[in-house]
Amino acid sequence: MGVVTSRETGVEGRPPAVIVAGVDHLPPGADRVHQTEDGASARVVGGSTDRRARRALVLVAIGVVLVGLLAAAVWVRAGRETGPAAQGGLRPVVERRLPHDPEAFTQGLEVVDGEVIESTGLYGESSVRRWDLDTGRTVDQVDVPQEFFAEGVTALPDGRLVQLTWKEGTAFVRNPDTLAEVGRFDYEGEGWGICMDEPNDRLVMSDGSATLTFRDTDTFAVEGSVDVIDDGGAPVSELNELECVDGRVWANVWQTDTIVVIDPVDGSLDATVDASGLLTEDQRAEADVLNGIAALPDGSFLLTGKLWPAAFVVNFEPIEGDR
Ligand SMILES: [Ca+2]
Repeated sequence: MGVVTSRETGVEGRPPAVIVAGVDHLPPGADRVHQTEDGASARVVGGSTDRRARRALVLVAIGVVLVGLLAAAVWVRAGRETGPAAQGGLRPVVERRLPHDPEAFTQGLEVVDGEVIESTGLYGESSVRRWDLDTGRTVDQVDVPQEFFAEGVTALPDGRLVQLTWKEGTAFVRNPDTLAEVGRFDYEGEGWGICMDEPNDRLVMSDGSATLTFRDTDTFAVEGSVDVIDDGGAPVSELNELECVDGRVWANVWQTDTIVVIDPVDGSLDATVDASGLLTEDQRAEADVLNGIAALPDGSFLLTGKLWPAAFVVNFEPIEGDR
């Protein structure tokens, strides 16, 4: 950096910008140019100025550390809150791990009479299957015609199963023992997730938007809907696989490790679940997204995802230090 001349004093010296970086390297008492607050330069002499400069350096260093700590705190919090904002944060505690078919593109998960009913998607690969909750072994499987992309599944009050399709506007009604088709419902729009809201005697259905639709359990007719919003008033879209539990709706948020707990009365969130970390890094590399939540009679939940090699029986606990 070359010698500059102060625009006010006309004194030759170092460029004003070197005051912090270079001042301590001058011999004590040496003349220097100091940049004042208004950007002008003034000639000052060392001694007490050196001490002030050192003090300023210490203050700058402390400031840099504090700003760094603040940035780190904001970054950590932002990383934890990649999903929608809600007051309660939960995380799963794994109680048991069991095998899951890594070829199963999970779109619906429900536990009925101690067995798992799973719907899998993709054209030409869709199915409905029943598997053993102890071993993970598939007991029954019925394939869906290849022109249908199967989606969520749940059990109607009379025990029959209802299985959605993505864009085909068809819901298959199935015998719960044989999984065979015994009827169909037609509907408009896309089908993603579905669950049976027993206290309110209605089906709850998602379509990938932030809106949940309520349907009659006999006719599948629309009875109403609610828009889901987070604590900041933002819509929570991409609602996918659902689970109705005690009047609340638990929903996987597509392409995230987040599950939201929805109050269907007003669409507000009771909590968000951070379900990241269930799979190992190697497993994640082969698997698709988290999708699949089913309540168990003892209050625990079964979680899995598309092409996941494992399913997990979990309980949820509050995230310490969360809001
Ligand atoms: Ca479910």
